[in-house]
Amino acid sequence: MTAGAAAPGVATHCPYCSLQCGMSLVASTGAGAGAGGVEVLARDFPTNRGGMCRKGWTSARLLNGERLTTPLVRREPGGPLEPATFGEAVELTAGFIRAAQRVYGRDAVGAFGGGGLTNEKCYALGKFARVALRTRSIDYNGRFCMSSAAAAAQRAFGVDRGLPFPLTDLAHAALIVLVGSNLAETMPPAMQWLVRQRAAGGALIVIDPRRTGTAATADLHLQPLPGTDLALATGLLHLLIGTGGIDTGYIETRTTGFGDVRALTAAWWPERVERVTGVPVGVLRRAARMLADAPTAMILTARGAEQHSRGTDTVLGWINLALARGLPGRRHSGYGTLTGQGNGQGGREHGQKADQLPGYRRLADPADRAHVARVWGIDPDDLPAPGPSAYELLDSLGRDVRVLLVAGSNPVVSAPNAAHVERRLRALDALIVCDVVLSETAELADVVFPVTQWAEESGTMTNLEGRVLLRKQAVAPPPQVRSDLEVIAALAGSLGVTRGFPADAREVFDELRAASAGGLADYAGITWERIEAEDGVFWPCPSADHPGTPRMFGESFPTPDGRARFHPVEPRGPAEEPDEEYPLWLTTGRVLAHYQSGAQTRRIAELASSPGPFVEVHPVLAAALGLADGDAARLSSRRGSALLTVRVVDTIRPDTVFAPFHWGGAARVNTLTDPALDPASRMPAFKVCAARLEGVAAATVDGPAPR
Ligand SMILES: Nc1nc2c(c(=O)[nH]1)N[C@H]1C(S)=C(S)[C@@H](COP(=O)(O)OP(=O)(O)OC[C@H]3O[C@@H](n4cnc5c(=O)[nH]c(N)nc54)[C@H](O)[C@@H]3O)O[C@H]1N2
Ligand SMILES: Nc1nc2c(c(=O)[nH]1)N[C@H]1C(S)=C(S)[C@@H](COP(=O)(O)OP(=O)(O)OC[C@H]3O[C@@H](n4cnc5c(=O)[nH]c(N)nc54)[C@H](O)[C@@H]3O)O[C@H]1N2
Ligand code: SF4
Ligand SMILES: [Mo]
Repeated sequence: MTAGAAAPGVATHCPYCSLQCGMSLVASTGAGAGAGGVEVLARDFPTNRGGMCRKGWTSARLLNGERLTTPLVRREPGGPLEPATFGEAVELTAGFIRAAQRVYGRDAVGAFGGGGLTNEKCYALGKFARVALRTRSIDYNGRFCMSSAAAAAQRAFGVDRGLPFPLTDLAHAALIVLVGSNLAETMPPAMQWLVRQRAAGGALIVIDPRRTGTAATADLHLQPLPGTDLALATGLLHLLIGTGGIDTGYIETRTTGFGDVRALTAAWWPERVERVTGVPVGVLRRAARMLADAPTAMILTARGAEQHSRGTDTVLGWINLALARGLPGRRHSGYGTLTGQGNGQGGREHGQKADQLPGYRRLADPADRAHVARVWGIDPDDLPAPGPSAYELLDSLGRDVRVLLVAGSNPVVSAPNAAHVERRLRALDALIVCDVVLSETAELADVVFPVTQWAEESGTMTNLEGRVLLRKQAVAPPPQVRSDLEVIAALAGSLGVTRGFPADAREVFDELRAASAGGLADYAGITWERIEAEDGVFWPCPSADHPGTPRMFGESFPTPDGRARFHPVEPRGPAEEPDEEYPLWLTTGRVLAHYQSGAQTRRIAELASSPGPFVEVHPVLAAALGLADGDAARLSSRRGSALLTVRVVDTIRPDTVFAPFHWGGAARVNTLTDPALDPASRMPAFKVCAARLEGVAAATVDGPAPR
C-alpha cells in the first residue's frame, strides 16, 4: 500500500505486535483503503522509523473485512448463534453469571484476558473480576507468552520491564546475543537496529534450532536441540569463568549469589554441553570468546528460550551470564526479553493476571491490597485471593469454573493441548466472548459481543521498551459495535455495580494512574497529553515533572538491597522425551504473514495463504520418512495430530521439526503441544514435545481448507 493521499491523517500505531510501529491512517478512496476509506501510511516513530511489516501495511483491511457487527446469542443450548440486541446479550450474560455464582459460588465465574488489549481494558477487566464478579478466577494469554521472562526478571532484578533500555540502544551494542528470537519474521522493522549495529562494527550471535532469516544474518549461529538453552547458557558461563571473562568488580558491588552459580557451573564443561545441546565445542568456545571480548553486549531472549516447562530457570541462566559479564545497567549493554503482543508489557502490569493488582502489585501482599482497595473504594478483605494460571483455569472449565468471559484471546487455537481445552470450553454452562471477529473460540460461545478495534477507539498501549503510547481513533465503529469498556460497564451495571466502571478510556487511564502510583510499574505522571507531546513516556514515571525512565538499573536494582541476584539453576531435560513411537522433537512458532491464532490475519486476503499450514522437515529426515516437499503429512504427539503440508528445508536440525501454530481445525498444531507447566511461571512447553511424522494421501489434507 503506497502513500496516495496528502491528508495529514491520524497518527496512531499498528494493531498487532509489541513493536507498535507508528503509522498514520489517512482518508482515502484508493484500492488499499479499508472501511471508512482509510489507508495506512508510514510514520516516523522512534522504534520503526517509518518501517512496517506486511501485517501493518495491510491492517486497514481489518476495518472493512469480515468482522462482527451485531451481538450474537444462542437462545437454546445446541441452537445456532443468532443476532440480538446489546441489551438482550447483556441480560442473558448477567443471568448466566448470577445462576452460576448462586449455585457454585463466586469463583465459578471466570475471565480470560489478553495482552493485545489496551491498558485501560486490561485494568477494567481485572477490576471487573475482582470488584463486580468478586472471583479469583482470572488470568490471560500473556501467561503463554511473557510469564517465564517476567518471573525470571522479577527474581533477578526486582522488576520486569521487557527491555530496560530503548530499542534504539541495540544499534550501539558491540555484541548482541539473540536467544530464541526470529526477529526478521516477528518484528521485521526492528532489524534496522541490527543492521545499524553491524554497520558500526558490531557482531550478532543467534541461538535457534533453525537457521531462520534472523540466524542467516548472524556472525555466529548456534543450533541447539530445542529445550537445551539452559545447558548452553551454563556452558558459556563455565567457559567465561575459565578464561577470566567475567567482571569480578561488578559481581562484587552490584550482585549477590554468584558463589552458588559458580559452583554449579563447574560441572558444565564444554564436551558435556555439546553432548546435551548438540552445539560443537569449537562453536561454544567461539561464542564465549566473543562475549568475553565485546566491550558492550546485550543478551536478549524471546519465546524460543522461554516457552518451556523450565522456562524461568532458562531465562535465569541467561541472566546469570549477563550479570557475570557485568552487563545490566551498563551503557549499551544489558539483558532484555523481546515482548510479543501489542500490549504484552502493559497487559502484564495492570491486574488481569491471576496473582496481580494494577501497577505490578501483588494480590497476596497486604499493603498492595490496601492501596488498590482504597482506589477502588472497597474493603481490602473483599478482594479475592490469587487464582489459577491460564492453563489451569482452562483445564478447570465445566468443573470449578462454569461461566467464562473471554476478551482478546482465541484459546481454541492458541492454548496448549488445544483439543482438551476445546472440550473444557464446550463443557461450560456458558461461554461469553468479546471479539472483533467470529474466532474459533467465539464460534463456541453462548453470547458474543462484537467490540471496537484499534482504529475505532482510543487507548494506551505499553510497547516492548516500556514506552506508554497512545493509539488514537481514526474511524467510527459500525453502529452496533461497542468497546470492551462499554461491555464491561454494562455487565457490571446489570450485576448491580453501577459505579466505578466508566466506558471512557481516558477516565479509566486516570484511575489506572492512581492505582499504579507507588507501584513498580508507576504510571502516575503519564498523561495522554504527555504521551502525544513526547513520543510516548517510559515507566516508571511517578509524577508530572518526572521525565520517565528510558534506561533502568544504572545505579541500582529495585531489590531490597539494591543488588541483582544470581540464581543457581540446574539444567534439566524437557518434560517430554522422544521414544520409539514419537521419535522426533517438535518445536512451534510463527511466520511473518500471520499473527498468533490467525483470527485477524487469516481474514486478510493478501495474508491468508502466504503461507498455509506447514511443517518444516530436514532433507535427511524427509528421505528417511519417504516424504517430499509439498506432500501431505500427519504430525502427531501423545495428545493428538494435525494435517500439514511438508516443507523440506536444510535450515532445521534433522532430529527436529517445526510447525507454526496460526491455524485451527485439522491444521491445529496446538492439538499436539505439551501442557507441562513451569513450576514458577506456569508457562506450558510450547517449544518442545515428542512427535511423529508420516505421509498421508493428499486428499485428506485438501479437504475443507482450514481457515
Ligand atoms: N509475524 C508474527 N509476528 C509476531 C507474532 C506473530 O504471531 N506473527 N506474535 C508476536 C508475539 S505475541 C510474540 S510472543 C513474538 C514471538 O517472537 P519470537 O520469539 O521471535 O517467535 P517464535 O517464532 O515463537 O520463536 C522464535 C524462534 O524460537 C526458535 N526456537 C524453538 N525452540 C527453541 C529452543 O528450544 N531454543 C531456542 N533458542 N530457540 C527455539 C524457533 O525456531 C523460532 O525461530 O512475536 C510477535 N510478533
Ligand atoms: N504452539 C504454540 N502456541 C502458542 C505460541 C507458540 O509459540 N506456539 N505462542 C503463545 C503466545 S506467545 C501467545 S501471545 C498466544 C496468543 O494467542 P491468542 O491469545 O489466541 O492471541 P490472538 O490470536 O492475538 O487472539 C486475540 C483475539 O482477540 C481479538 N481482538 C483483537 N483486538 C481486540 C480487542 O480490542 N478486544 C477484544 N475483546 N478482542 C480483540 C482478535 O480478533 C483475536 O480473536 O499464543 C500462544 N500459543
Ligand atoms: S512489526 Fe509489529 S507493529 Fe510493526 S507493522 Fe509489523 S505487526 Fe505491526
Ligand atoms: Mo506472545
